[in-house]
Amino acid sequence: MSIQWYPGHMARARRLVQENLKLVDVVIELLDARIPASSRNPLIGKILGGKPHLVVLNKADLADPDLTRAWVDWFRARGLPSVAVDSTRRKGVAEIPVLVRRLVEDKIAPLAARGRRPRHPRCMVVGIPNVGKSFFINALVGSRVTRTGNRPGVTRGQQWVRLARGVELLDTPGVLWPKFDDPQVALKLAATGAIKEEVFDVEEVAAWLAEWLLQSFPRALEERYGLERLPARGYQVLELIGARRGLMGPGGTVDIFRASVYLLKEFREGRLGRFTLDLPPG
Ligand SMILES: Nc1nc2c(ncn2[C@@H]2O[C@H](COP(=O)(O)OP(=O)(O)OP(=O)(O)O)[C@@H](O)[C@H]2O)c(=O)[nH]1
Ligand SMILES: [Mg+2]
Repeated sequence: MSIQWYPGHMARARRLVQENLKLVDVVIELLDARIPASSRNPLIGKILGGKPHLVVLNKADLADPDLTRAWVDWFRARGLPSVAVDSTRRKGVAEIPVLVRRLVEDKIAPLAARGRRPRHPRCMVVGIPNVGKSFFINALVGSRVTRTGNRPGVTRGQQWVRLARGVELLDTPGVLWPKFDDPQVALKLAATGAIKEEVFDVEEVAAWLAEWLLQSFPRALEERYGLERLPARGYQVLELIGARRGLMGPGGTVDIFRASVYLLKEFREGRLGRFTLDLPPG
C-alpha cells in the first residue's frame, strides 16, 4: 500500500466508497482467502449499510482448500453468498455475475412481472490494498470488454464494464483500510504481503511466520529446506534456512534479514504449500 492509514485517509476512503455505493445494487467484498478475517475492513458492515453484498475469497490458489471451503460455508451460513477465486488464472470468476444477478432478483422480479424491462444490475468491488482488486476486476472483465460511457455522479475516469448476464461493474474498486490495532492481524497482513515492507519489521514478521509454520506445519519446513531436526523458535528456523540457502552476511554468519526476506517471499509465492492463517470462528 502506498499510504499509511491515518484518520483523514480513512474518512476519505469511506466517503469515496459511500459515494459510489449509491450507484450500485450489489457490493463485492474481496478478501484474501489466506486471511479472510484479517483482510476484512473492521467497519465493513457499517460502511455498506444494508446494501446486498457478496464475499469473494481471492488468492484461493495460495490458501488451504479445506479451510477455504469452511470459510465459504461460514459466510453462506451468515446469509452472505460467497465464492473462492484465483484471479491470476481466472478460476471461479464465472459464477460472480450469476450471484450478483441473484442478489437483485427480488428487486427486479416485480418490475419484470409488470412488463417493464429492468435496468442492468450494477456492482462494485471493495477491499483492502493488495488483496487483488485489480487482478480480480481484470479476471471478471476478461477480454470481451464493453465499456459504457461515463455516468453522472461517477468520478471522472471511472467507467462501467458490461459482464455476463447483463451485469455492469464499476471498473474502479473501493479501497478500504485493514484492521491494524491488533498485533496478530498486523503480523498476518504483513506475512501475506498486504502491508508494505517499509512499515513493518521484516525480521519480526518472518520469525513469527517461521514459528507459526513450526507449530502448524513443521513438515513443510523440513521438506522445503531439508531440515532434519527443527529448533524450538522461529528465529532459529531463519538461521537454518539462511545457512541452507547460503544467505550469509559479512563475517560468515547468516544474514537474518536476508533469510527473513527469503522466507516471506517463498511463503507468499506458495512454495511451502497452501496455508490459511485465519480459522473460521466457532
Ligand atoms: N496467487 C495469486 N495472486 C494474486 C491473485 N490475485 C492477485 N494476486 C497478486 O496480488 C498482488 C496484488 O494484486 P492487485 O490486483 O494489484 O491488488 P490490488 O487490490 O489492486 O492492490 P492496490 O491497487 O494496491 O490496492 C499482485 O502481485 C497479484 O499478482 C490470485 O488470485 N492469486
Ligand atoms: Mg489495484
